[in-house]
Amino acid sequence: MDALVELRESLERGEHERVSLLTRDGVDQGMDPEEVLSKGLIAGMNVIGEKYRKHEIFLPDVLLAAKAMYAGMDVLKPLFLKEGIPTSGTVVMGTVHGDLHDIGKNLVSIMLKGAGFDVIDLGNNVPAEQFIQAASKNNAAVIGMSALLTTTMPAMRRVVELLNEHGLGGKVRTIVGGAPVSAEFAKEIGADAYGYDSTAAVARIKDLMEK
Ligand code: B1M
Repeated sequence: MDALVELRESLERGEHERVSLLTRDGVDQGMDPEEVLSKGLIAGMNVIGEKYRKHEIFLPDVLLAAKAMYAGMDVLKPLFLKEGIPTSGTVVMGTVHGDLHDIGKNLVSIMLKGAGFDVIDLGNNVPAEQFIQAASKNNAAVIGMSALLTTTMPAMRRVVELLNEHGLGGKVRTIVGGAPVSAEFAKEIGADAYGYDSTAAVARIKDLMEK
């Protein structure tokens, strides 16, 4: 069986130890880590999301898959982090209030660190005020927000509003992302950028730093 298919299916079954092993095997055999991530791990999470939506699997299955996803990410993480790159600026990252999904946000943080950014990762379920405080305290150039639930997307708008209320709009830039978020939504709430995935997030943040 194709190694990436085997990895994807192992993640779908929530086999975290095997996912760790298969991810390690993949990179040891010279596979591109980005490909292992997108065609193995992320592809598996997408299948899980679809099966969950159709009620073919239940929340404990999703949790097991998430644990397996993290096991694979732990193997890949050092490969995305390069030493000695001069700092490109500070980004405050977090999943917005009410939302516990943090896999995508963590991936974006890893890729940003790999691209030389200092990342202040506030975790998940982050209140709007905390984003603003962290950005002010750390002199951050950008706030990055992630949301995976349609019900938590409005929390992104609140952060943008609060930033303006503090007179920081335009000084601290904002970027939003996550499965239900779109470029149109980013525009609607006054965010400065939208990132479709972690690669796009890094590119858009570099653009914001140059403006
Ligand atoms: Co939840 N969940 N979940 N879940 N979960 C979704 C999001 C859902 C779409 C599943 C479904 O129904 N098909 C659905 C949301 C429906 C909706 O809102 N329309 C859903 C639901 C309903 C729920 C609960 C409400 C279930 C319940 O309790 N009944 C609950 C909510 C809890 C809460 O947050 N308050 C819940 C809980 C969970 C778990 C805890 C079990 C687990 C999360 C574990 C964790 O994160 N530590 C979980 C998971 C794993 C998922 C799915 C299956 C996978 C999400 C994921 O990690 N994907 C998800 C289905 C799906 O999205 N297809 C689902 C892999 C990850 C790499 O992708 O996060 O999209 P993603 O990140 C991408 C891009 O979006 C982008 O880059 C990343 C890399 O490419 N990106 C950014 C993300 N953030 C970015 C920020 C940027 C730029 C790009 O700039 C700053």
